[in-house]
Amino acid sequence: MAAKEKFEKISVLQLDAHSDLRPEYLGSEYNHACAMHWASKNTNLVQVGIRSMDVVEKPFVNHNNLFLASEIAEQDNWQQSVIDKLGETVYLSIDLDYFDPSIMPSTGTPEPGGLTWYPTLDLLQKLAKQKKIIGFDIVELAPNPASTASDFLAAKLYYKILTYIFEN
Ligand SMILES: [Mn+2]
Repeated sequence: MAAKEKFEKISVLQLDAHSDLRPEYLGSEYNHACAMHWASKNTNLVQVGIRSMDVVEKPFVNHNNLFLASEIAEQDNWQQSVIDKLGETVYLSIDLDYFDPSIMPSTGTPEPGGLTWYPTLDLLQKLAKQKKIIGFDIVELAPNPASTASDFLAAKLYYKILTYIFEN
């Protein structure tokens, strides 16, 4: 909301296993299941990696801007198709359950069939080159002391995104 107030015309790029488009959940519109509902109505929302959705979310889906994991996971060159859906000014939101649980198991609601590391870095690097990223978030890390690989993935992802933004 703050980004939209400041820049007016923004696109939101959401990397997530879940569409998070419910208008409310468990009595709250601020539930994590509703995170993208406002963005779907007030911004150009592009969703990537989605593989879990409730039927109540269906009316809010923009099928032109939806990149299902099942469609892109085995495909080449999907990254540019995603970027082509975005305007010039982009807010980036990454739910770590977007990644496949084989490389990112430490999250609250893991879903099989996610994306891997290098194709995602390719997307993010191309994004930073071609668009203006005005902010980003990385959410849903649930650290597991018995296995720290996911924590390192999240930290490295921050580092990579900052590098891609500032190398331009
Ligand atoms: Mn999610």
